[in-house]
Amino acid sequence: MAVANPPGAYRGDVTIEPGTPPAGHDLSRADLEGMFEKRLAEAFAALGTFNLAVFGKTGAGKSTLVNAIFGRDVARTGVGQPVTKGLVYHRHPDGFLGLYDSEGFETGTAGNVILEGLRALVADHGTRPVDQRIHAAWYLVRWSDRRFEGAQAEFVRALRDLGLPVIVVMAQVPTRDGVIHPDALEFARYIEGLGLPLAPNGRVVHTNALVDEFSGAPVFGLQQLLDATYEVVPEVAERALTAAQVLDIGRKKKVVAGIVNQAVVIAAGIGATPIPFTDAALLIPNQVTMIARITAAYGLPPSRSRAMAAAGSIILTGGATMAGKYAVTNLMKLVPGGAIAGSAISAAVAASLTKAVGLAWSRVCEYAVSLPDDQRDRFLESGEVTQKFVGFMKAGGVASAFGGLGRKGGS
Ligand SMILES: Nc1nc2c(ncn2[C@@H]2O[C@H](COP(=O)(O)OP(=O)(O)OP(=O)(O)O)[C@@H](O)[C@H]2O)c(=O)[nH]1
Ligand SMILES: [Mg+2]
Repeated sequence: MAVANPPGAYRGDVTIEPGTPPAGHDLSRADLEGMFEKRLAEAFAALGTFNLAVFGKTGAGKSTLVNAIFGRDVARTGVGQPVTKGLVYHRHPDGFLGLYDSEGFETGTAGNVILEGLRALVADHGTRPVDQRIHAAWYLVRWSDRRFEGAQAEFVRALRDLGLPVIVVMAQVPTRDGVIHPDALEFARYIEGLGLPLAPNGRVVHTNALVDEFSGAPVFGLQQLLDATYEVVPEVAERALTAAQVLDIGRKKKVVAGIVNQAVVIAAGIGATPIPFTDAALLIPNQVTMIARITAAYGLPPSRSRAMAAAGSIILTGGATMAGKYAVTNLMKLVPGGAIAGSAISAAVAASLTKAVGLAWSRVCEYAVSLPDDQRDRFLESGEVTQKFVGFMKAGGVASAFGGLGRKGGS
């Protein structure tokens, strides 16, 4: 393919990212911040919403369980909207989690009222965009009730008839040395024997969402409940679920690895024609998109996206006030052994740099999600984001990505 491209133009079938500066031009910090904000908004919007309905008698532990898996009291922090009698829809302010909470729900008449409301709610399910549907239902039974009434069984059946996958959860179950209380097991076996349509595999899921201070019974079963939920969730809501839950960081990391790899492939394509340093800004839009998508995948709050856009811009400009062309050389200097020899950025260098940026930003996000809400918000709005990012770049773990590249300095 000996087609003569103008300097800085792409070759091959590489997608030209919108916002890519013309050859020989830099991006100003303001351009970059604007680009970040736009891409962050797009990335958050692309997540969609995971909608969960939670049922069970008052005191069964619905709110506690939701808290344990989503790390926040959605019912308290979310904007509540009465959907129907006994059923409140809470949309978490972050957007990617919606919760139908049946507060103070009892079976019998009240249950029928809720079902009527639900029926109306899901009647047009098929015609609604899939991200506006209810994607899963948890039906909680407190183990110590030791009683599962006919009306409860009917309710579970009715939910299934409405097309909702219902996971029956045995809640507040005590264990000792990893052994589930025999009465809870027996109770679960009884329910499993009723021939109800229990998602995903006909089994009841045992959980305990809080340590029992008196007996010392530990938290358990949350991962199993989350896994069961993943099994029933339609693909379209999976990303939102992954962003919203705070229990399984591994799932977030897996999605992020995919995002980074995709960006690396694009970067290699951009660098397939070695990029003169004056055109280094060509690499930036792809990296901005990558950073935005990583941020959303971790489920960091969109309300902080302005602060994150500022941090991202500082990072990609290498701390300089502007000039994409300095960014790459500055960024490369952060990476052990990463200073570039020669006069142009090759495909391998473009790929490695993008990978290093992606991995370092992922570690910043991982750190942020590990913090309690208020500390996390403070962190995201502080200069510490940039410091941490630079620290992670320097610490490498990504240095191996530079092995065998045209560069000067030790390896
Ligand atoms: N040990 C232990 N206690 C729990 C667990 N879940 C809930 N509790 C306790 O049980 C009580 C009721 O829990 P909630 O989560 O408020 O119950 P709920 O189902 O949301 O109740 P309503 O909102 O009234 O419908 C609280 O005092 C919790 O601390 C659990 O898994 N283990
Ligand atoms: Mg509650």
